[in-house]
Amino acid sequence: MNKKFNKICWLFCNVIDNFGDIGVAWRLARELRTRLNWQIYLFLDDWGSLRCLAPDYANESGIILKNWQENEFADVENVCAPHVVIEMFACRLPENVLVILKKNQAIWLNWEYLSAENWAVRTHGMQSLQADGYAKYFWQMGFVPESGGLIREMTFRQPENLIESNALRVLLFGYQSEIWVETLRAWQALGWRVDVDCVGWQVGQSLHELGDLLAENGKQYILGSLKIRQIDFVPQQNFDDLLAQYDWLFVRGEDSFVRAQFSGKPFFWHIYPQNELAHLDKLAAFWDGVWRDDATWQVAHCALSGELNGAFRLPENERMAHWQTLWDCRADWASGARDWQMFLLSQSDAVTRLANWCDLYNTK
Ligand code: TRH
Repeated sequence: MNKKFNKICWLFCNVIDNFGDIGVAWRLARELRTRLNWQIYLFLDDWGSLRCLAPDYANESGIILKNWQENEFADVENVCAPHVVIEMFACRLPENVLVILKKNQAIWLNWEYLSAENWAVRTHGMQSLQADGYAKYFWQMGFVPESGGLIREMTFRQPENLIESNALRVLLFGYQSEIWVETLRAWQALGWRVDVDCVGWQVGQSLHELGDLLAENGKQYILGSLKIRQIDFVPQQNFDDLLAQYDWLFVRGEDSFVRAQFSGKPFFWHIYPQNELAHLDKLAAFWDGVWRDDATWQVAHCALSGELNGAFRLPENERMAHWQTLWDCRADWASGARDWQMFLLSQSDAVTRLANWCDLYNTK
């Protein structure tokens, strides 16, 4: 092995869609590299998605990109043998990788999707024995000390909010949905002054329905008291800085959802939709852990979050009443978000937990 590195790690990422798969894999790769001094071979099937997140990915020392196709082939030419093999989100490894993994007695992890559900915490670190007796382990990221934790860089600092504004500043990063139009209409009807920035194409596309109602004014659109802009996607390294510039956040998927929590800002989670509304259990498990009272603003948040995520449709007057409640109680909402941030920041992060776990594994 190259003595410069403490371990060799092969990390496999299959990009299903959007940016979440590579978003988590890239964050993890960088942190394993810089914190633990592991050499990373990142096997990736869609380098274009990585280019959006990290335009200068080729300059990242200690992370080498390789081609692969899930379950079919992986380019293992000129690659050092692994101590650790991580499959992101249960992707299936090709046969040539499995042979090398077992020959080298590598630690084999399935790094699972993030969930606050009890089963996820229970199965963290559990092994799944393969037909030949080789053990693969589940790494379940999570929000409590018993879980696999969240990926938080050693260098993480909460960025400053540099923008002063009399308007409420809101960032919308979500999936396509009719609810965006309804939400903006509610804010307009309530007469709020809001600067709304949309990032990613999905929300912008959903707002096309507003058509003629939107008056164009330079690069922004006006809807009553709202100013709406489409803003550019920033590199992942600047994403925390972006979040810091807003009062309220709408985030989605997995990685932006975690960063919103670290930002300490009030937020809504537009969860990745699953068949048969399976995502609603995951959504409820998360918010049940965060909002433990039944304060009116928590009830309002819960109702609006349910509607955003397709659980039901609210009558217009109820929707408006919930937004009004959140507005009236925005200081409580903000303080609840900061408490949750502190709860998370007081815990060790996923990479620290992984390093300890690997040490224990090696002494077995
Ligand atoms: O993009 P996402 O919706 O990703 C996903 C995928 O759909 C995936 O298949 C699914 O399994 C998963 O969600 C749950 O959302 P996410 O996870 O928030 O990823 C977005 C990434 O993009 C995240 O790393 C933050 C980053 N980002 C930037 O770097 N710059 C930006 O300007 C923005 C808006 C996001």
